[in-house]
Amino acid sequence: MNNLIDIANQFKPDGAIAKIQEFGNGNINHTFLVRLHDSNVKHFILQRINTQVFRQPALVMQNMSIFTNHVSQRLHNSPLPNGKRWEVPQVLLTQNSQNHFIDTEGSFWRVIAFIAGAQTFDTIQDHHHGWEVGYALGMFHNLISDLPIEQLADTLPGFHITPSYLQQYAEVKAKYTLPTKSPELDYCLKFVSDRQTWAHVLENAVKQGYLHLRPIHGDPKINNVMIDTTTGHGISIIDLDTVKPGLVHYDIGDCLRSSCNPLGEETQKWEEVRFDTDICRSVLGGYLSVARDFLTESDYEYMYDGIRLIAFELGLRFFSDYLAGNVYFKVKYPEHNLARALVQFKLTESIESQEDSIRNTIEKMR
Ligand code: GN1
Ligand code: MG
Repeated sequence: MNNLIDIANQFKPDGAIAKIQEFGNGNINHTFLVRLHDSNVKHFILQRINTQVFRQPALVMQNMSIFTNHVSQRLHNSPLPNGKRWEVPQVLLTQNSQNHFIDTEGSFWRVIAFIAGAQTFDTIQDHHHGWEVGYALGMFHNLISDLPIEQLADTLPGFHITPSYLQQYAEVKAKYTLPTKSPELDYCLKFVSDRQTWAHVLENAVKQGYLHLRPIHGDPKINNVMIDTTTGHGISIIDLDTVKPGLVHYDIGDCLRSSCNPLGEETQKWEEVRFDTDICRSVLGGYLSVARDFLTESDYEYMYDGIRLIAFELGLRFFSDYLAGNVYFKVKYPEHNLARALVQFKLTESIESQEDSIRNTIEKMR
């Protein structure tokens, strides 16, 4: 990698660079926090895009700029009631007015303004927090509900199409020797095999015309939702790499699978993982407070499936990557993706065992 300070300096910082440190816990890109001396703006975010995953990073940047322009315009024309805060992550340009910089090794870098006075959490702190996380996703969807999907490129074909992950899983199983037998491995193999047919549920609903593609975030997990440190309100959703056409169900499912797991997705205590339906109620309450206008009857019908499916799908993605030798998600140790898969499968199991209660909650709140 080229010198980080040289790279950061390409983006015209307002002051001298004081420090650059690794930041956040993304599974795909490399993220750094850059601190500045003698500047009004104290920090910015520098990221190296994983181009093995995002094969056309320039299109990711194009989607981001279409998204930010649209939302900024919407907020300019109709500001949120009572001056409520909403932040749109801003891309900062290089000295040559480009939205990215390619270093001598071919790495793709970009810079995003730091959103001050706000923080993210890996788990839900209380019901108020749960409500605000849901509100933030609802506001995010609301602000892009009138952005035509034709304007957004498909930057990650197959993303959240569960049947295509099943196909990759079959290919991986055929290509690699399975690790030594263990109860955990058997559990995962059986877990996936028992859900092969059901996993087509959302894609079938699209084919049958019940659900339609819309602009989505793609990765609205709890720690991408920014909470104002003073007011406690949800004020932004960051990490816009996967903004593209999709189903709002993927987003609702991802937000809920990450929020309603009080042990968090990196826990080692996978056997204790459960889906908390009280948190689910709070998050959905916040979501629906700003999302009712653009949801259809069918959207509600498939909401439960979306929650179950995204937990299952993420488990499947982690498990396949474990079998393939950890080529997609960053890992800290060789069985990391297996541990993550177990967490998501346990969570799916807990969602399945509470199906009636979750469906009732959705029914009552719609
Ligand atoms: C990845 O890198 P990060 O943490 O923003 C992944 C998401 C997963 C998430 C699980 C492009 O996101 O789909 O839900 O890990 N992003 C991509 O934590 O695959
Ligand atoms: Mg992400």
